[in-house]
Amino acid sequence: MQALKGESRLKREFEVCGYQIFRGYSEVFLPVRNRLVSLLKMKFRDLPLIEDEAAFGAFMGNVYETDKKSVLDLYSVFDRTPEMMLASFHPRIVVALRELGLKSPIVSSYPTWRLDLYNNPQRRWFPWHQDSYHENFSENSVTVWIPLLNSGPETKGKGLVIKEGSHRIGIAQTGANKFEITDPRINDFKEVEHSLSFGDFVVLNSLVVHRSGVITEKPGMRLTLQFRYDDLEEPNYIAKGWPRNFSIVDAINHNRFGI
Ligand SMILES: O=C(O)CCC(=O)C(=O)O
Ligand SMILES: [Fe+2]
Repeated sequence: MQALKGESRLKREFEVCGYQIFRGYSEVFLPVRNRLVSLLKMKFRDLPLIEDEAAFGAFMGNVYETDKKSVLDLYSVFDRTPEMMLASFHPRIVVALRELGLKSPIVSSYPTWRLDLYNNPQRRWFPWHQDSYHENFSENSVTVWIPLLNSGPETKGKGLVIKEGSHRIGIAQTGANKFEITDPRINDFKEVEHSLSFGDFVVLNSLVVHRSGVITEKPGMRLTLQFRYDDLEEPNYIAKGWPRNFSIVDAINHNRFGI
């Protein structure tokens, strides 16, 4: 009975705020983080320990300036590792998604990751947007945002900034690039930037408005995963013609590293 009560509280909060935070999942994400470190070590000798966040951030900032191509190569390879795939359907993640109302989760685009650094160009940062831009097949589609290092306003790597409750406005008006929100209604919603440790993650309703926390200070670095899901059993998804292939829109012209 106790568990059922807890589940419905999480779902209620999710419905009100448009997002929910889960904590204590490092066992799920440790294999992914270890794989990333081993790939980085294969590519870049003298890689500092990931636990030494300042040295690691400074090192990756330097790599970004001197060897962007290698970082880009790594982007696609890491996406396709077994650890990424396994984490995206780890039983504990599926349980969390079910608690929020996704009956039969399916990955709606490939699991992927971001490396954000203090010396990235301005256009690298995502402005206020809704993830329904990428896809919106089932009404209850979500994005899971996972920091592989501690993140939040008090860290140099910053975090994810969310307009709490903004999913209730539905699809927001956007500007010329169809991604950046220009809708003045979003001004009515409180801006929150939560502190998340490694092992925590946030599930976002695909309509909740959010943006990148901009990193300004050396050696700030944010290392995150993004998993996106639809629900095969959601009635509107079926009405849209499932099973059928849908195309996924990558934000900002596949220009994932701002070069
Ligand atoms: O991590 C970020 O800076 C923003 C990521 C984001 O909003 C997304 O991938 O949809
Ligand atoms: Fe997003």
